[in-house]
Amino acid sequence: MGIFSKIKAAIKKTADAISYKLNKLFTGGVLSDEFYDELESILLSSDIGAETTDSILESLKEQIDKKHIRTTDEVKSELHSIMFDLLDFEVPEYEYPLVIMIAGVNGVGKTTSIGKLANMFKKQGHKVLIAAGDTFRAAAADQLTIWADRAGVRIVKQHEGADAASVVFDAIQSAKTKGEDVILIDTAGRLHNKVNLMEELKKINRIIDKNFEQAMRVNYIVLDATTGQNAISQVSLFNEAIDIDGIILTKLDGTAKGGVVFAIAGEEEVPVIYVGTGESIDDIERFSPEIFVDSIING
Ligand SMILES: Nc1nc2c(ncn2[C@@H]2O[C@H](COP(=O)(O)OP(=O)(O)O)[C@@H](O)[C@H]2O)c(=O)[nH]1
Ligand SMILES: [Mg+2]
Repeated sequence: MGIFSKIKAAIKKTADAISYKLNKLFTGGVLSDEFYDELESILLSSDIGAETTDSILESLKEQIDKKHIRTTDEVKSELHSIMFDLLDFEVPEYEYPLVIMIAGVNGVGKTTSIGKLANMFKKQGHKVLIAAGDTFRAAAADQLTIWADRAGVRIVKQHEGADAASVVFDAIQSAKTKGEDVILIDTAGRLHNKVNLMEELKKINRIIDKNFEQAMRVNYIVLDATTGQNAISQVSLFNEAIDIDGIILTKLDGTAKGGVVFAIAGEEEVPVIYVGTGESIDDIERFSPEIFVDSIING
């Protein structure tokens, strides 16, 4: 499957749920109050969220007034551009050495995404090192080792219960010695409590800042698309502890709740960078606002 069809396939459930209803609405003709009510309920039912739905509708009405739009065709292209603008963030290009820390709650797909990213960077010609920063669960480092082997990259790990920041410290020293230019850091999704988890993430951040000043730093949060609106509060929680630069949205292939991307963009102003399109090592794609919005509006 080509890149575009793979993303499109992953968005299909979400797109089908929205685009069919939208297109039915847009063939209606008149821009009545019922039109806006129906549009509102379509957006709300697609996990776009109340706040972002309101702001989309407001911008749409504004443009319709300003441009004297009368036909539903023009409304459709106006909606397209509003939804696109919402997702169209300025994302800085990677610079190397690059350190990516992957955070997120349990089971969202952090470890799997690290395996996929390791494979992706390696294919691009980079030397990758994985740091097993989830020291909370015994099986975490073993699972990560399997991914490191699949991707054919090195992993730095310690025993269960070790200090995650010390694993990261080791990884940085090791990468400097062996010449890896990409470090991917796995982290725990759960500790004894939330405060501990956030403190641990902050500590890992400080260790990187102190010991790898010349590296570009990126923090991604992994979100499970099937959780819908819950994903928004996860972004807000993690963003309080560490600066979140972007989102890896996993399991998009299994859900019609992909509309949550708009809610996150609208409420948290964090861009989606990658989407997970399945469970295999190649099942990760760079997020494309064009393809996403186009699929949702045009099907
Ligand atoms: N369908 C699908 N499953 C995924 C994706 N990413 C991860 N998973 C599955 O989600 C489960 C949890 O993943 P894991 O990486 O262990 O999550 P972690 O606890 O955040 O490290 C595993 O069964 C993965 O195969 C994805 O993009 N699509
Ligand atoms: Mg994990």
